[in-house]
Amino acid sequence: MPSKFTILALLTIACTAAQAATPTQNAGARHGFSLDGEWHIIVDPYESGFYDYRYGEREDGYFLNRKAEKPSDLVEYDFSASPTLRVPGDWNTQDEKFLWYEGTIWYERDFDVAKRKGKRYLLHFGAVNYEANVYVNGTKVGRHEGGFTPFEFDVTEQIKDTHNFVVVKVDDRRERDNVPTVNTDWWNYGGITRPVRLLELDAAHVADYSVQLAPDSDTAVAGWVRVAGRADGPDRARVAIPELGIDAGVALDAGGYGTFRVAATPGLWSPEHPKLYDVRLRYGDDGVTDRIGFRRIETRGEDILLNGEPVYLRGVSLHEEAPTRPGRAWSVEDARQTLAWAKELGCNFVRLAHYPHNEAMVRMADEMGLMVWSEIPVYWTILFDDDAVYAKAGQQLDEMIGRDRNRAAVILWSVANETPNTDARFAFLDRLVRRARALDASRLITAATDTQVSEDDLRRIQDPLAGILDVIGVNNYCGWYRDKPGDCATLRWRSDYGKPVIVSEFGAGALQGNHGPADERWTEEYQADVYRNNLVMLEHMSFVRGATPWILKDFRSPRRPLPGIQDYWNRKGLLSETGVRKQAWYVLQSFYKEKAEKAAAGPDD
Ligand code: GCB
Repeated sequence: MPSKFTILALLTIACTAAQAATPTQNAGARHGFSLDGEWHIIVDPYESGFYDYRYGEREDGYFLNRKAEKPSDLVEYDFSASPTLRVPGDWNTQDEKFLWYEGTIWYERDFDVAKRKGKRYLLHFGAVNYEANVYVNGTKVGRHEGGFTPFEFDVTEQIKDTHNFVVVKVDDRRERDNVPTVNTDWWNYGGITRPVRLLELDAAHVADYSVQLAPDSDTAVAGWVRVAGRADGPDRARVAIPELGIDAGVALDAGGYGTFRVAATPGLWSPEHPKLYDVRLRYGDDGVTDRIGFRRIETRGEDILLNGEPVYLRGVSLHEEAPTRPGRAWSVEDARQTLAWAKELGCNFVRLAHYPHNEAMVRMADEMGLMVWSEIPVYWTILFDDDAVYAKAGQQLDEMIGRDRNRAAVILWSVANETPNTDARFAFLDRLVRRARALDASRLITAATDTQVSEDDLRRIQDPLAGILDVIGVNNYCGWYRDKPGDCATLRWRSDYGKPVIVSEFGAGALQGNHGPADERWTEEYQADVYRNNLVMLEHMSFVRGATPWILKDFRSPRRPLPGIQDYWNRKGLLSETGVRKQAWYVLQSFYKEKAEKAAAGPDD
């Protein structure tokens, strides 16, 4: 029999779940207040602030933010006297004692806000890894799972003018039925890893929108607007693109949703010409401005066409690690530095592995002219036969697409990486692929596969998943996990799918500064040799239209303990963890330079 408290708790969760709608589009540009900065924290490995000694949920948990008021009071915690951590930021790299910590940390901060009548207040998180339980002034406002996508809760009813406090219970324990699951090859950075804002919006406001080149014409811009809280307000929103002379009304239905299509001939976005337009969306007195590029991405046989022209994707894979300091990246500066490296390498494309990276990164790619592959952490051995796991993956897919649907840079949604070839996996990914297409028909769907059939020195791409993708990603570590580097140049590949293939991973580990003969593992020479031979291999794969070698920079991983070499870093970077170039960098750079020169010179025949 559930206790009174359980029933209350269930009611609260049911109510708050309803508030957790799709997060506000372009939250960073909305009116509001940043809650970034120092937050008080309590480390709570036993979750004592959440469960009582009978392991029941506490009604007086740490979320009440209490303090002993008189000498006789018993309160065994005190946020205001506790240490602080920076938000945004992972906890692992802010204090040595948290490097390996996985579990619960409670975050707390105070804030004042001169509450204005008629406004809605939305508490928006860029991302929290992995589970967030959020409380405002002692009331639970919601819960979110998934470490790399935004979420928000309406806190209008909970906040007052002064002495507000928000408490977030962050738990980054790895679980078998999470997405990702327990085993990955990256660091499980915990914490409030991306910016937090309190948005202050009109009760009726532009909540979400999509603005793109029309699906069937280069001389029209089309999309939709969703207004929240329309009620009996005006039945029109407006979309304006001043540089194109557009200022059009958008008829809204009773739910606040409306589509539009207007004649326009925008200059098309491409890596060589990353043209973005100011786009203004308005409803009543509320408005938001975005910077949006227009381009078309499609496939024709084995070709990828950008704006109708075949394109070769000169890419590199990236983890979301900060370029010049340890830990998770999150800022505009992090994005600029990382993508400047990719540009210097000769890239026109990046694979943001293996989870959605922060929004600054995708926006910077828009500005700098880099096409993007964006991925959800359906990685390796998640539980494909569990419906609850599908729901988690589906939610992350929705949130990724929801956040970045207006970014011209994003050309590929990836639904998975190196998943085992089983029926359950196929059924799961088939559902995800269909879901992605239903959400966004304007982009290509991909996944990184690693199931191939070997016949002597022939390798055949064979994976039922490849049959339902637009572009096939192939991960293959020729010269590292299998074969000798010299074998790669003579290895031949076959694909019967008649679709474009991207070699989404190849590479080798090298400790920067470690030199020796080319057949000695971990030397820069070995890594460079693997690159030289794989690049020859790539040129023999007639159906390959791009590559994202693994990886731009060394990154932290608990799977990599070899002392003196790895020390818990995956050493497959072309750059060391501090950004020093290894020999392989120059090998790839000259390959890309040649590719770019050839592309600029036009087709051979
Ligand atoms: C892979 C994975 C990637 C790993 C990489 C490696 O195939 O997709 O996440 O980090 O190999 O270094 O082994």
